[in-house]
Amino acid sequence: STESKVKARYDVIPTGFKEFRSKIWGMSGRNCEEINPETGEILGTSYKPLPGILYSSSQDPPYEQDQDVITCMEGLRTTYNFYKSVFNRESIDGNGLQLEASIHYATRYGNALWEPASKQMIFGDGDGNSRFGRFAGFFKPGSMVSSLDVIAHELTHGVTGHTANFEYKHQPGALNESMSDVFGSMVVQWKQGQTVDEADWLIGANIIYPNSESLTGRRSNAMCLRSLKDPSAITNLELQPNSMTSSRYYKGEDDNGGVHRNSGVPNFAFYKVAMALGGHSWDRAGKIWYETLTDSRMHPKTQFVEFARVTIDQAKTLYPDDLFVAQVVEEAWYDVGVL
Ligand code: ASN
Ligand code: ZN
Repeated sequence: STESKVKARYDVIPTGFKEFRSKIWGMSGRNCEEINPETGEILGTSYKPLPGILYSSSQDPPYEQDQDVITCMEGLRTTYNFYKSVFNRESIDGNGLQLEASIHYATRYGNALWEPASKQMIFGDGDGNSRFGRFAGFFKPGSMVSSLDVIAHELTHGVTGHTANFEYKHQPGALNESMSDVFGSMVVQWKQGQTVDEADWLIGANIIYPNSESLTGRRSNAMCLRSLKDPSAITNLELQPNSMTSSRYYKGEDDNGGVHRNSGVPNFAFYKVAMALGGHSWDRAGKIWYETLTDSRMHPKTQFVEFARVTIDQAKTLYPDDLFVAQVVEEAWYDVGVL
């Protein structure tokens, strides 16, 4: 009978292993912010409660009516599988937390978020034709592309919240952002089986329309939000420093003290470590970064220097017979001006 088959299936799941569980909700028609499409101005906030209407759960048959549900579910599943098989981490809290996402959030909403209070993700649709595409799953005309990097970025905010818990401002905030970019890029590389040389190291290349005009009329030829390979490239949306000595290192208070800019420094350090070690980024560089993120010495106010020192320490602990690894890590932080 079906019942005994189901039971048999669960019997073989090892103790402590939780299956991938996820729910996708839709906010369509339940706009949270009314935005003037001409100017981008927020006209009013008639907040409707999150998460919205249930579209699909991972236990259900695949949902065919909305392609974004399928893409988003795939993105959540891939990120879950990455953390599980590479780091043996059971979902973002390490304990099988159900992954929840609300898609089609608000109107022409050009962002994606992790909501710490309700432990869920939010994905906007962008303006759909001039600046940003859909954050949960975007289809450039003709070819299907995904926003797995964006999905993995948001989920990693959840992992950070459950581990180091870097507060979201100034240097700890930039570390928080960097964790999301580093693991976001790593998830894409892992999914595609790419070596460090094959990877594009870009975040958000598939949700951005190049040569486009923003809602507020600002022109941008950005090809991506950020690049770990070249944080200061002029085609990035974020003007990032790639070193502490760069004039782009931001000391103001905008964006919680420049969390999306100054993340360029630790992003570039990771990129340098991964390139120097070669092969797959998640094998050694990724392991060092993961062990650091989950190290008990991390705390909400961790500064770049403290983070850097623990990566070196972790490199020695993980690769005691190959001190070249720790040396590479130390050099990378030195090169970006942190040490
Ligand atoms: N997409 C942005 C991020 O995840 C949203 C934010 O500013 N928190 O970093
Ligand atoms: Zn982020």
